[in-house]
Amino acid sequence: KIMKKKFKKMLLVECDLGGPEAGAALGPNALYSLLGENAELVDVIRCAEISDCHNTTPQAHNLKEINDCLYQISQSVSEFFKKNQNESLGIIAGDHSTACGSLAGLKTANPDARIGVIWIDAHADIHSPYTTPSGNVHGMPIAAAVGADHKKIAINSIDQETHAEWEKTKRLSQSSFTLNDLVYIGIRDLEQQEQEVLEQHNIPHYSVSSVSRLGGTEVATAALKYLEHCSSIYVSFDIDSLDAELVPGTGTPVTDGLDAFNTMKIISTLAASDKVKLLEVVEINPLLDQGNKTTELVARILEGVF
Ligand code: HAR
Ligand code: MN
Ligand code: MN
Ligand code: MN
Repeated sequence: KIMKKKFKKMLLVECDLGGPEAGAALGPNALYSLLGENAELVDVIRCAEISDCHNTTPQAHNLKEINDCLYQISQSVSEFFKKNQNESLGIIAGDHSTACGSLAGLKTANPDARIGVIWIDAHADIHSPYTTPSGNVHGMPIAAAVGADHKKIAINSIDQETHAEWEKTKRLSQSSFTLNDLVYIGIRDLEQQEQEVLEQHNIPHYSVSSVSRLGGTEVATAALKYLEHCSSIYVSFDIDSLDAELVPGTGTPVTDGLDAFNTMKIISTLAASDKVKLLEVVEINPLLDQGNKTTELVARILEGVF
């Protein structure tokens, strides 16, 4: 029997300004080209190139250009959902910095929606310019999306331009959801400041070992249940959630990660929920890959849904 794929319409976001090196901007096209003719392209958003950025924001590298990209993503996503009320959208993006733009678009199209977020990642991505150890904006999309600064636990002092651009990031991000409606799966490489935020807000987390023990289907079902009171759900799939050995083609691989089978079960169980409107896949970097190993594995994991 032929199963209809849930995410037939795709948005590509070609950005690598939020990560430690170039190349993630090539991920969307690499994955899209493996999906076959079923996947219909809605829009392609191209971020500036690293070589064109002046990077005047040391605690949040390239944030000015990332903000330009966030604006375009938000517009494109909200337009999609206004036009296609009951449909879902697949996004293949570059580095994870742009995820707050996707969430903002979903929120703009449905201002009354209570949005739940399922974040599958090795990282918590909840830093702000005040707490980041690296200045890489792909470690900050959740803080941007909820409008958090974490000033009380700051380790950095912020210069004026970074401050101005971060204020703009938070404005563009619309406070699209709250930390009460966030679930993590697979996180295992966090800074102390992130740990504190997670503890303070009691954010639930399914570890890699709990996924192996319970199975992907169970974990995804529990995550959906936790977000029961939400009216729509956004899923962010950072491929570095997978074990480092499986995904050489990513900027920040981390050992002891998810296996492919359980990840496929997680994704397909989430996709089967009517509430899941947006599934975003990020952090494939073809320049770092061994052949096409990473992209091919991700395509296989997504086979039933993309
Ligand atoms: N927490 C570290 C930092 O902020 C590493 C973040 C890496 N993030 C991603 N996305 N690859 O999940 O610098
Ligand atoms: Mn991430
Ligand atoms: Mn990550
Ligand atoms: Mn301020």
